[in-house]
Amino acid sequence: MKNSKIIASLDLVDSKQILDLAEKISSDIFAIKINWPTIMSCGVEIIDHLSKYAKVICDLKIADIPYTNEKIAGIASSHGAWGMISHIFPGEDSLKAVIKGAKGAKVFGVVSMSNPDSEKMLNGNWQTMIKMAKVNGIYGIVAPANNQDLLIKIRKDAENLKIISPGSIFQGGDPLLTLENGADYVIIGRGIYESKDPVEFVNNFNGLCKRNNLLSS
Ligand code: 3DU
Repeated sequence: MKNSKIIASLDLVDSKQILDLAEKISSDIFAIKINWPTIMSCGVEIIDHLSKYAKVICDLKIADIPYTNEKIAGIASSHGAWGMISHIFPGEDSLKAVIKGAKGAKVFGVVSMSNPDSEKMLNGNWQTMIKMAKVNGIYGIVAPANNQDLLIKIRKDAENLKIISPGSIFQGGDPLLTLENGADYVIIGRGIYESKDPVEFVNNFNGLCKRNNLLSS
């Protein structure tokens, strides 16, 4: 897609189930995100298969030495990933290696997380990490939908960086408020694939975004 603010996090572990769901919702979402449980269960080829339906963002949270990071990013890119998520905290050499390995695929850097204890560890360093994201020209960053105060501060500082936000619904965040507070896209996982009707869910949310002038009609 398209004209939607939804990145569907399809954290399923059965290839058929995930491809069936991708086929049903792909025309009504912006992108699909997959995470380690899916890649480890379905194999890396799931990126190629899902790419036929939508842009695929691999949530790899890459956080290793530069040599390894470049390899990980390169494999995701060679299988058709449109984007990938990397940690920034390991340092600039590691981030640069992800960018190199991504070969043009979009890189999103984690500057904060949605789990409560990340407040004690990672989240205090968001300003330094945003600075590094900007200096290295990555496409976007990840900021939490269940911590609106932090999201608002991050939006002010992030300038042109795209913000993608996990942490809605099952983790307590309000996806509409998250967009109103400046996220470019909301990442929604269980809220979609555990709903009774995922197609209805994404259509309803797209409609809500339109009514709130968050999407052009
Ligand atoms: O809670 P949900 O089911 O909507 O899934 C959220 C997804 O986003 C899931 O893949 C999770 O690993 C990822 N994620 C976060 O939830 C929070 C973060 O800070 C980063 C990634």
